Amino acid sequence: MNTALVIEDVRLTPILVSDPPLLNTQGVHQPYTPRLIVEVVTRDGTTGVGETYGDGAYLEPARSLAEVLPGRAVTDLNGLFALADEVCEGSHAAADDRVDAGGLRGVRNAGKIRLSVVSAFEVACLDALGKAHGLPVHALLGGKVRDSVEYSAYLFYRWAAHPGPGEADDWGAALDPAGVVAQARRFADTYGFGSFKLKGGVFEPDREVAAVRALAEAFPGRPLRLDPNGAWSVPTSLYVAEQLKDVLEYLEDPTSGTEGMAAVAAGTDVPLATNMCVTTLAEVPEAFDRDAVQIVLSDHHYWGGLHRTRELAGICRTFGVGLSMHSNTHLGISLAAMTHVAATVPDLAYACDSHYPWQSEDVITERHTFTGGRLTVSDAPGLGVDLDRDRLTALHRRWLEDDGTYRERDDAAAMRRADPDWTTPAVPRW
Ligand code: GKR
Ligand code: MG
Repeated sequence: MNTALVIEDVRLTPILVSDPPLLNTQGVHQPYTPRLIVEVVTRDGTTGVGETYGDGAYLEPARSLAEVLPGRAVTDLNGLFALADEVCEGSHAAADDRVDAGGLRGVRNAGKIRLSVVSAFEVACLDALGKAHGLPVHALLGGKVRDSVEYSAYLFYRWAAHPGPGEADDWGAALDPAGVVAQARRFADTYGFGSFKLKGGVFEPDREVAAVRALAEAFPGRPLRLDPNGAWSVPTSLYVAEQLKDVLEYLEDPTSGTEGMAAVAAGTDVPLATNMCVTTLAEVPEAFDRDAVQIVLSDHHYWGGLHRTRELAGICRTFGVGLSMHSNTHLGISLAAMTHVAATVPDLAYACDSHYPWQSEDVITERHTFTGGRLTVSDAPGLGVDLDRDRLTALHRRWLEDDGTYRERDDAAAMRRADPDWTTPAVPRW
């Protein structure tokens, strides 16, 4: 083993990142959201970085894994999974087998949480390995097949500001078709995005249909998507599909569960995409067998990193299912990782999602810039990003000083600050 590539130290830094008041079917984003930054330092002093969810359920297995990693090589990526299974067994997350607290990301079980944790270590190892050899991460994944990756504008219904004191950003509210179109216009003008996804499940379906129709009028011929995170019944999903069939590129998770998705898919020609009903390998066979989804929105956090994302791409290709990428609130490290892996997947036929433009804070020195709706794939060693230590320290201090209010993502709790009677809606909501 090349001893220079042996891990000497692992640093975990939980942080709180500011987040705007973006609405979804469960509630609204809190003013701060937790993320975890992982650094692996090799014997020759090379540091690789990764990023993942930062809620408590992720921190515990991350700490267990960080403890046992020193002494292993950054090249031993397959070994990471076995190690994680071994050391995370019996942790708090192992007992957790239920739908995600936010209800927005599908099943949440110990295995999926563990993979989301491992993903950050895998990315950090790849970053370190790439830096040590002067190779970009995409080269370690087999090489890029494109020089830039297309992203879509991720539109949200939103308030102008979070309830209570605090500063508002300059986006203003978007609560009706005109507000959604204005938001889309700014995304298109600033970043050049050519396709648009609206996070739905917030208002009555007809109101959201009107917003998508307004987008279609404002941006004729552009790919449009609507994602209510499983908030609709099968008949409502079919109704919306019928209303929007001439303008939708795809409908994303209109209803919850494979059975419902299969029923919707059987009743419409509008393709269905998901980041909720196929988020683990165990969910693949039934969903593909029943033709419940036509596009899987992969997320390298869920699937255990960049190599596993490529494995998923191979499975999708085999079954003639499309692949694109899901996004949750994330920073520049994860966006770099997404871009590297997306650059290596030959048949990526859809613009990927990214929340990134909503994040005004970051932990890297140079923020990514979308041009023409695309990100250039970096050829610099590793991920091609550098940690901004001062920012990292400041965001970690915020996490340390938090009294626990924001250390767990809780969109329903955030909504209750505006509407004390709010309870997480049962699905189907409509
Ligand atoms: O951040 O409100 C949100 C999104 O709804 C997110 O949690 C989802 O996981 O963006 C995601 C999606 O496409 O479903
Ligand atoms: Mg989605």
